[in-house]
Amino acid sequence: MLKFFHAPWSRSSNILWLMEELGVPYQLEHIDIRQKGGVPEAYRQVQPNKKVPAIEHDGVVVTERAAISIYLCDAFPQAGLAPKVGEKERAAYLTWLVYCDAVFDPAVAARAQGWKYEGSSFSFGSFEDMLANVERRLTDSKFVAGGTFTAADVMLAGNIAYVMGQKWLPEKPAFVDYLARTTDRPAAKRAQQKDQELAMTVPAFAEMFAKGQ
Ligand SMILES: N[C@@H](CCC(=O)N[C@@H](CS)C(=O)NCC(=O)O)C(=O)O
Repeated sequence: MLKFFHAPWSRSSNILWLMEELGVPYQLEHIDIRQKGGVPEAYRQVQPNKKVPAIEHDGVVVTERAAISIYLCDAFPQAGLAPKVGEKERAAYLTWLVYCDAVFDPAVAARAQGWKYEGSSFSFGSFEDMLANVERRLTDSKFVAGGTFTAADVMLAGNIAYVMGQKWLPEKPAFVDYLARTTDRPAAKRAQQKDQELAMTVPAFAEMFAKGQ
């Protein structure tokens, strides 16, 4: 039994895409992170910081997107979304999967918040270094771990699509081309559709749309 704790249009949406790529049955548990009063305390028993995503698989809980991705791809190897232990491409796969949350996400968030800081002051370094690294990689490599689509692409493409849409990341040709070759997949489209439908049930979004925002 695979349970997926999710909120639409959030960081958890990357894991929804991954779920669809895996092609295994799962039960989606909607956590309304935008509800008045915040996420209920009871959810802390699943995710100590009350954040989505989280999964529960055969009685064990996994949190953090990178860990969830690694866990699920190893638990369901038939999906072919991760190089196996001992395969050379596994190094780049793990590096980029973790980079998405450890470097890309906080560097973009710091930029979006207008922070001014020295790259050496934070583990994620400067926005400019991150940008150059990602651009170089996506120029040199078809997919981020090499020649094959992996769960690291789900994370990176999901992140790039969202932050480029918010104008927090420049529309570099390398990013636009990468999104074209990663997001045009049936699983990505199914995930988008499901997320959209779920988002339409969230009172905070209904209010936002009613105000025309
Ligand atoms: N490091 C976490 C971050 C997850 C995260 O930031 N989730 C946000 C949604 S975008 C959340 O659940 N926010 C709800 C809250 O903080 O109350 C991961 O990658 O899994």
